[in-house]
Amino acid sequence: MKINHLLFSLSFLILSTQAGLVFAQAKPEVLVKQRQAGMQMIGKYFGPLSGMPSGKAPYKADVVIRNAAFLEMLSKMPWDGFTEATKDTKSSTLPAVFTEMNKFEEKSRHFQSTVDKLAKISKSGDEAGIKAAIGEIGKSCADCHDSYRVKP
Ligand code: ASC
Repeated sequence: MKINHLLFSLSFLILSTQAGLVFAQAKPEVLVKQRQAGMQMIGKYFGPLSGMPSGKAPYKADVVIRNAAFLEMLSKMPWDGFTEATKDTKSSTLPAVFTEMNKFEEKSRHFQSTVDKLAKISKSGDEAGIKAAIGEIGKSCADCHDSYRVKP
């Protein structure tokens, strides 16, 4: 009986702590850091692929398969960090993101679809198709950066 009470109290504590984390509002600076971290990881795993279509980087099927699988998850992550609450926090995001949120979200969805396409065909052995898919991802990165990121 006592053990049951203890287990009940413990599970209540664990559940309410997790719920607390879910409902807590992340600070804008934290959201900005996290979305930047997401973009950096996307850069880390897309970087080695980006030169493959032009031949600047050697084509390695195993690297494409691994990185595409990572990118499939990573490509979904930065977007929930671009909230209205972050619009005055210093970053490389242009203010247009917050005045054209629909267009920005459309571009982010397009990016995710280009990554999904690569992940889907990464194991096919179709080198030309895989290179074309990598090229489409690169174009999507550049297109969104042109509109919504401070020029480096
Ligand atoms: C990258 C990277 C980008 C994109 C972009 C594609 O590897 O860091 O921002 O590709 O340069 O044109």
